[in-house]
Amino acid sequence: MSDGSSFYITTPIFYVNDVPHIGHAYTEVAADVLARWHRQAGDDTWFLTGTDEHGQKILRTATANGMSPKEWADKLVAESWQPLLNTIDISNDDFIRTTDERHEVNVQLFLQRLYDAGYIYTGEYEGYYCVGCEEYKQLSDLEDGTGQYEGQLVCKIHSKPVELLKERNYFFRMSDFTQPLLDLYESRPDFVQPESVRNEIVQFVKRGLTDLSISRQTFDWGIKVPWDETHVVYVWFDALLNYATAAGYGYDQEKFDRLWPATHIVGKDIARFHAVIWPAMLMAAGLEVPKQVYGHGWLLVGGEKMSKSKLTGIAPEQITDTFGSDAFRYYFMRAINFGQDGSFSWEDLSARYQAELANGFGNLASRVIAMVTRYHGGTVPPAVESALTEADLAIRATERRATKAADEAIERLAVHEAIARVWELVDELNGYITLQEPWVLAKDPSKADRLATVLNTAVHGLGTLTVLLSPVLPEATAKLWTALTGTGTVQDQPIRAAWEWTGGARVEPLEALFPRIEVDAS
Ligand code: ME8
Repeated sequence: MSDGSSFYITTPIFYVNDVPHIGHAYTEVAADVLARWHRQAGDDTWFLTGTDEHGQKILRTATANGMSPKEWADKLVAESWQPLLNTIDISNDDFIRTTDERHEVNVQLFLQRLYDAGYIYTGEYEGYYCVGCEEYKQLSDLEDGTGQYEGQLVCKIHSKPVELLKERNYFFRMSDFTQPLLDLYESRPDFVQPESVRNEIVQFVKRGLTDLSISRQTFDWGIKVPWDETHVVYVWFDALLNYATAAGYGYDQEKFDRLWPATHIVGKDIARFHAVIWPAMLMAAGLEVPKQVYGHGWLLVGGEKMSKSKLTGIAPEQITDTFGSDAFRYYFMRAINFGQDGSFSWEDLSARYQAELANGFGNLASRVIAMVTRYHGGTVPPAVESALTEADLAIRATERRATKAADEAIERLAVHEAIARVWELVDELNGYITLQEPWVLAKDPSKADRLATVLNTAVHGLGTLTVLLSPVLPEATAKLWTALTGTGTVQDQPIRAAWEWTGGARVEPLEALFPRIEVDAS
């Protein structure tokens, strides 16, 4: 059995019907920052992402593009979804595709086990199906269409007409798990977070769960039901299992025991699948439920949930080509309170880039390196410990305080708060340099000791910042670590003791970390 000590973190597996936009990239970056933090803390970390390739939505898109669904998925994965990970510097340990053999075979194994245990039966279902959501909808999830869809019922999420389906399918006895799930939410209040999502889920389950249709017979792009090959497995049932099949379920018990259970980072749109259906499936199979399901907020563009189908989609490269991947990562993690919705705007991105990254952190880094070079020939002097002032001690105290506060925020998945706490050190160091005026001290040979202490304090604080910001700004901090002639790589530095970093006695020249961006006003 798992001892729960590993940190196994996942993103949703994304549909390959379309290319990625910044909403997908947002989830990737959040999970990546958490994974990098834990890895750097020395925790046994495993970060999984991947793609969801079965179901009607993919089948229809592929057909419309004159390709088989597998050809289409291969193309999108190779040309768009894998490259996304490079574009925004994602450090995933694994990438699962639901067309992988390790997945397909073990979904069948899981399903057979549920069947043998009596959790699956044949039944009939009639209802409205949204292909965009790949889900049967209640009337409360629908609204009257407008414009080209006038007179039809449309899904509130996709604004596209739903289809009335009547099918004879296999059903999962999900209703059996109404009470066990309520007990779970009650005994583990952190199981679903944030609070707003938790409340919604609890209310939903309190109304009582119905059984879930888990197979389809009208098309064949999916995993075959093992005891009845005329059916394919419902795409969500198939997709949710990726978290288990990627972790060794069914073929590598040791790995599964080590990794499972996972922390799932998802958008709140799909929190219900993860916090209701998925734990019910796991309970039925006698497996542990996830450690946590975190449903983050939506990126809004022009006040609406950003989406390709509503033509508000922005490709991540549109941002990274100009601002770089570090700025992308920083901006979304800092500007939006993780868990809440947040609006994206180019103006806000440019303003934060300039004020916080270029003038705040970047400028601090270049000033410190330049001062050591100019006033001390590039060698970092030791501080005169017997003559430390309150200002010097305050910086040292902030290094420790920021580290602890940030780590504590990461434990709560409050990424924005972790960055804000680290940024207190950026601001304090900038203030310290302004007040200590090393450029004045450098002119007076009798102040050489004081200059040494100030330079040492500034370099030390900057090194601590480099260690702490490495999960968010991997590129900039790697350059800075080289300039500080730090030992090993910055990712090797134990992040929970960031202030204990060690570096060489010299500094090397540093290029501008966040160069000025000429905004094309045309
Ligand atoms: O739902 N703001 O895949 P999907 C924030 N395949 N996040 C957003 C977003 C926005 N505007 N738009 C998308 C699926 N996302 C299933 C998942 S998991 C077993 C199967 C992110 O391609 C967010 O993480 O539609 C959301 O939950 C996910 O993309 C939906 O991706």
